[in-house]
Amino acid sequence: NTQTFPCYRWLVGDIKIEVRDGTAKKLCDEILPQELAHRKAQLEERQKTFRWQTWAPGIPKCVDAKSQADLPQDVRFANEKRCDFERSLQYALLELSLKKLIIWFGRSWEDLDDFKQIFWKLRSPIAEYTMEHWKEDWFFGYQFMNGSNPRMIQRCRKLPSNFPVTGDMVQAFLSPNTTLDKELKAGNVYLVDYAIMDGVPENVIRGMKQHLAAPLCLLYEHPDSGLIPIAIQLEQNPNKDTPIFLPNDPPLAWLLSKMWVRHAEFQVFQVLSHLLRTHLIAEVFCVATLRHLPAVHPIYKLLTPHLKYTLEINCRARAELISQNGIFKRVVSTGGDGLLVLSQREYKVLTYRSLQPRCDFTDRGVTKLNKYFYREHSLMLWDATEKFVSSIVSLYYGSDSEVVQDSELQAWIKDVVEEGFVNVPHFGLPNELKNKQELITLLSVVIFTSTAQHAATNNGQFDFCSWVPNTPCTMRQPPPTDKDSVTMELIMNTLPDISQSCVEMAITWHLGRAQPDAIPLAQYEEQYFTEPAAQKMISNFRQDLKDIEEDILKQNKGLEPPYLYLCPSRIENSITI
Ligand code: OYP
Repeated sequence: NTQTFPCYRWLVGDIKIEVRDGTAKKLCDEILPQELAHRKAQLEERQKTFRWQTWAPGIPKCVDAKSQADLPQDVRFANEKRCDFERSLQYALLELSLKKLIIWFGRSWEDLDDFKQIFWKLRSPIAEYTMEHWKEDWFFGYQFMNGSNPRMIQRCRKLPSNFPVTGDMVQAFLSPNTTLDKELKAGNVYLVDYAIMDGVPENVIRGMKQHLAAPLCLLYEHPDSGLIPIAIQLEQNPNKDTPIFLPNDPPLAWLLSKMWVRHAEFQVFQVLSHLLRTHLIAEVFCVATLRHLPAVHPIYKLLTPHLKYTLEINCRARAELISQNGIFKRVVSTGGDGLLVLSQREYKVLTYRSLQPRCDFTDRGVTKLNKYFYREHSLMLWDATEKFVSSIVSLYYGSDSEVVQDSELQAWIKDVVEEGFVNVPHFGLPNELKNKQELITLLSVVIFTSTAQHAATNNGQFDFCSWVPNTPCTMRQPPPTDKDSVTMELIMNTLPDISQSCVEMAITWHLGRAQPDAIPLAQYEEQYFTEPAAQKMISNFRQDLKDIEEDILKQNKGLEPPYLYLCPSRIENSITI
């Protein structure tokens, strides 16, 4: 009788079957002693199976597994997913005849157009658009809003003291009859500051030192041309060898300075925005949920579909992507110690607040920025998610005190904060939940991060990074120190070599392409909730997402390039890649 023993795991031979049928129940809803015993036994077993591990100090803890092979079968990829994952990268590397090129270690391309040699079979309309437009200043500005790392740009009311741009330098790029001072006051000036990159250790690849810079880039929202860069400095501490690059400099000097900004962008994007701020954060909730919430618990039922496959993809990333001789070590300038130092720095300043889109936009001062589609779509998705979460929470928690008294839920949040997010002094998430609203916000953060935020960062990576000069994964020469010595030869010797370019293209395709077996946001495949009231809330959520989809498609009519990463139908229900 599944009403009596809802959602428990049964042992049939040595196959565990999870019975998903039945009403969700909090601990206080259980009356039968055998139900209580079952609940307790299930959690004891889960806590033995899913343990915390410090993979490296100073970043969130993760699941204790050497590789995905150590994970229990029920959180592993299904066969089809595994075959597809393992085949797709090989396809990218071999079928594309990259094979002939990929062994050209250390060999530079001769001309920017040569990158087209690896750009003929793996294609997407926006990747081609990027190839056509990457040199244009408006497109460079556009990517800070609607590229794959849309969270770096902030309003600038006062120039940072280490970035001595003068009004004279940039006067020519402002609209007539205004000054830099006036525009700073009016709120039309923006800054992208990669200070976090300053002094990060550089990778050494096949005996060759790679190079990093920590640029600052000033942007102006021009009434006609939109957001455009007006000044770039490649280091944090200015001296005579750190010129401020300007749009009217010799064209190759300006182009190379923008490439340096985009190279810093690659690192911050992949290591911080993508890996740390989506994958590793979702994993903390994944482990805590498995350890503390029995399958019958309403919050387990709510979160589980949004945490599917996250443990396995992260294990794979730790084993093959960011490990001592993983892909980062082989082709990315922050490979080796760099990516860890970078993540540790970000983790020190990471806040729970910054994971809530409305707060994030307010804090960065970007609520007025025009054509910031990422912001507009994120807010619509946040609101729909929060409305759904709020309805589910209210269905199971009649009052704030029911939240306070749910000892399983309180053990869950304590584990999240004291184990998962240990040693992150400014994070700002308390280790207990005091009322329904705190629970609603937190669950919305978990779902938003694992769905919309991951889609916004992951899904555009092929579009913006496969044309390697637009977002180089490494730089093989130091930043230029004077504007007049920048030649095409220097640029080609600086950009990734032929082999590194092939890998960048292959991996970004592998991760960024539409996943064949994707489950879209809110299309719950397994029916965790069986109550009609909860079913209705799910169907309301789907309707809200349908409306958002329509809005987004309407807004995109005639838009070039389109911004479709946050179309609900293209957002996966969990981090699976
Ligand atoms: C795991 O078969 C993942 O070797 C990708 O990463 C690739 C592998 C393993 C290797 C597969 C193999 C999944 C999930 C993630 C993440 C965040 C960071 C992504 C960084 C991508 C960087 C691309 C580097 C290109 C030069």
